[in-house]
Amino acid sequence: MKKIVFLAFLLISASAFSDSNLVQFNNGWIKQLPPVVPMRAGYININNSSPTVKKIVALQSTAFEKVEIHETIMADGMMKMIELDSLELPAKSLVELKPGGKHMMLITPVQPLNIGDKVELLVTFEDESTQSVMLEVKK
Ligand SMILES: [Cu+2]
Repeated sequence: MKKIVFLAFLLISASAFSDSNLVQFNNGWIKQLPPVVPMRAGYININNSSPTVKKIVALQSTAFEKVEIHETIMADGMMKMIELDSLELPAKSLVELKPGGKHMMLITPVQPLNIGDKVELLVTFEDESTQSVMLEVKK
């Protein structure tokens, strides 16, 4: 009986591990702006190669006081940004956070950032698993 329980545990932990590796983050970067500007946009390509929908529910970085998920929309002929509660990653698809669309909003840098600096981003998924991602500060 003990053996069966142990095996079941192994199976669960193995699947949890491989699952998180099925979401890849590529080419993450933050647009450099003068230090007086309190917000910066960040972009990244997220590839969910797993067969299930994933949902990002939180973003955090030690380099910024707050990180939000935004979407740029047109409302009454004006460009506007709205904050999203979460970011859904459909199964087997690529979600691009890019200028003019969905993006990260990195609010209030803790210290001045330079071009080429690497900033760590902690991504939290709906199942409470987390993934650490690097973002590079670029022009
Ligand atoms: Cu924004």
